[in-house]
Amino acid sequence: MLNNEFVELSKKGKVAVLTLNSQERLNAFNKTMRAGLVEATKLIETDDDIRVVVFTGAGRAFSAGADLTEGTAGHASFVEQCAAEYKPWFMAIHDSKKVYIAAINGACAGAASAAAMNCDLIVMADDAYIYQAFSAIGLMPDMGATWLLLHKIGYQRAFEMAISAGRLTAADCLKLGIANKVVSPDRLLPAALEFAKELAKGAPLAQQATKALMRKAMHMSYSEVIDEEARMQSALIDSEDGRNAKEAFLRKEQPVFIGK
Ligand code: T3D
Repeated sequence: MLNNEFVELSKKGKVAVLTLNSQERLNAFNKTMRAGLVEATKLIETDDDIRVVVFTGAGRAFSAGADLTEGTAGHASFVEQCAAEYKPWFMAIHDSKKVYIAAINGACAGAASAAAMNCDLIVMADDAYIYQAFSAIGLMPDMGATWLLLHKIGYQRAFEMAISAGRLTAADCLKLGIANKVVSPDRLLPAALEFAKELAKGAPLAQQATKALMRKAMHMSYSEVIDEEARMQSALIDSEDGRNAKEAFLRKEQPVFIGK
């Protein structure tokens, strides 16, 4: 399915597992890995069988962010590098019809914190942490970490985290609404997979519509959102799944969703 030295993509039923694997450097994003992530997110999007993706890191960390041994890796500037090697897979996850669950073990630092927070859901091991490593090496948050932190925890907390290389423990993340679940480290992958399998049984069109609107609703007015919901809801009500699920409810049966 994917041939990359540092990124693994496997699939079982409707659930895919995307794993970073460069353990000597705590799965830091190197050039080959970044290319693998661009390719993997494209493969995932075009595979109609896949409904939910669990995104995780092998070994003792999710990822330590950009591989600091590489610099701009052949690009004239970071602007170029970002556009070619990072932004495509960050936006692919943002715009995806699939549900992405980040399963975070150990460190989740720098650009990796943005990658995880850009997922739709987050499950964390109780010893995992989100680390705004940027300012410790004289940088500012990137890959949308500024935007993500701001929306998730508000200006004051986000600003403090960014300028003081702050860390959020898994317990902090749960309290702040960044993590959906926190489990023991040995339960991380099983718990994320159970979550994924459960979600994969849900209504695909409704999940896709909800993600698409929630990802843009923050930039819309209340009135615009009501109109957009009504437009999208109309299509869901008229879909085969919408009609069948309503009939199943009235017959006191469980609906089976087909995504049409
Ligand atoms: O320049 C650009 O590319 C711009 C792009 C910026 C985007 C960013 O993501 S900036 C932020 C980059 N990430 C960091 O600054 C985090 C650096 N890492 C750490 O601070 C620590 O490693 C952790 C707090 C994440 C974990 O600490 P610990 O004590 O558990 O592990 P360690 O011993 O520091 O790391 C283990 C090994 O991984 C070590 O190598 P060694 O000594 O065993 O040979 C370490 O050097 C290596 N490693 C860790 N992070 C990175 C890394 N190697 C390359 N790049 C890394 N980001």
